[in-house]
Amino acid sequence: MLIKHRKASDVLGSEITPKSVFDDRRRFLKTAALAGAGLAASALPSLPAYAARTKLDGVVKSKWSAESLPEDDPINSYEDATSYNNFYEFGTAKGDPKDNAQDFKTSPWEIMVEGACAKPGKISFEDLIKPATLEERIYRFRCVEAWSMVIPWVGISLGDVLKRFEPTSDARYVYFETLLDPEQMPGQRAPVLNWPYKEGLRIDEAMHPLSILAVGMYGEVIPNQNGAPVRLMVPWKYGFKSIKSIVKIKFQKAMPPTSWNEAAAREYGFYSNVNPMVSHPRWSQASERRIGELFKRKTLMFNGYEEEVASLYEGMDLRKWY
Ligand SMILES: Nc1nc2c(c(=O)[nH]1)N[C@H]1C(S)=C(S)[C@@H](COP(=O)(O)O)O[C@H]1N2
Ligand SMILES: [Mo]
Repeated sequence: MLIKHRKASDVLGSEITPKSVFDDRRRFLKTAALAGAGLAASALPSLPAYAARTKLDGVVKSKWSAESLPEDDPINSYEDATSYNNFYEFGTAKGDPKDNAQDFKTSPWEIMVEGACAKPGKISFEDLIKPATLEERIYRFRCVEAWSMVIPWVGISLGDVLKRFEPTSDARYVYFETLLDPEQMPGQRAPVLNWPYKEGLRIDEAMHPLSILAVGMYGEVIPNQNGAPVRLMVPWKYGFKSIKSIVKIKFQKAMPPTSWNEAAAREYGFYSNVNPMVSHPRWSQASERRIGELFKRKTLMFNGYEEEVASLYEGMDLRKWY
């Protein structure tokens, strides 16, 4: 299913399937399946059965909920947000995660928290969300491939969670890691990236009120293809920073390695702040296609969160620290 000898860095960007073409392909598959219904069962393509949708209780509106949403930023449909994904553990095509992640086992789930902190340990998913308030956060989300969506996440403050482990003064960065399980994650059977998927934030970025751990979307439990049961959501950075299905968090002094930086350092830096002025070596970042829209939009500095986050990077040359 995966092409072994192609580097991941060649895949991102070169395989930008326009949403219309993608929709046509899915529609074709559905029609083909329906047409096939009259034929012998053996002739039917086996379309996967998708996991049931589960509502989340006790979700409160946050400062970033619907009331604060600019009129020109309508929420994308559930269908778009859950069928056009990047989750290479389940394949590199946009429809692969939805098709291949349905049986992914997300319970029980534990996250190991270690490194420069006074109270390292394991935390189960239930304990992670227990004392926290589940908040709706409607964020713009922009992929490095220059498409974007607006998604109503349900999450908890990452900073609040991290503080429970009492990070020390050596905790200058936070490292995150996705589950490594080739049995369940067919994409990990090929060396597309250095598995497991790795990401990192500077401690002040991790503690910023916009940074959340997302456990849901559209008021429901987060679908497997979107990173169940818990993924990062850092809305002022390119999408790949928002690592999915997290099993390890580590506080450390040194800047952590990240999967995309390891795959192509010149193309994907550690910071990866959305910046229309700094092009990707193979394409411009000045504009983006909002999924579901015909015309491109101008990309906003820090994805529109400049007022909130610009001070984190004061005095830094953002061309150097891309
Ligand atoms: N573990 C893991 N996390 C990941 C990825 C991945 O392949 N594996 N893809 C990243 C990229 S490139 C993007 S754009 C977003 C996509 O999130 P979405 O599918 O919920 O839109 O997830 C990010 N997190
Ligand atoms: Mo991405």
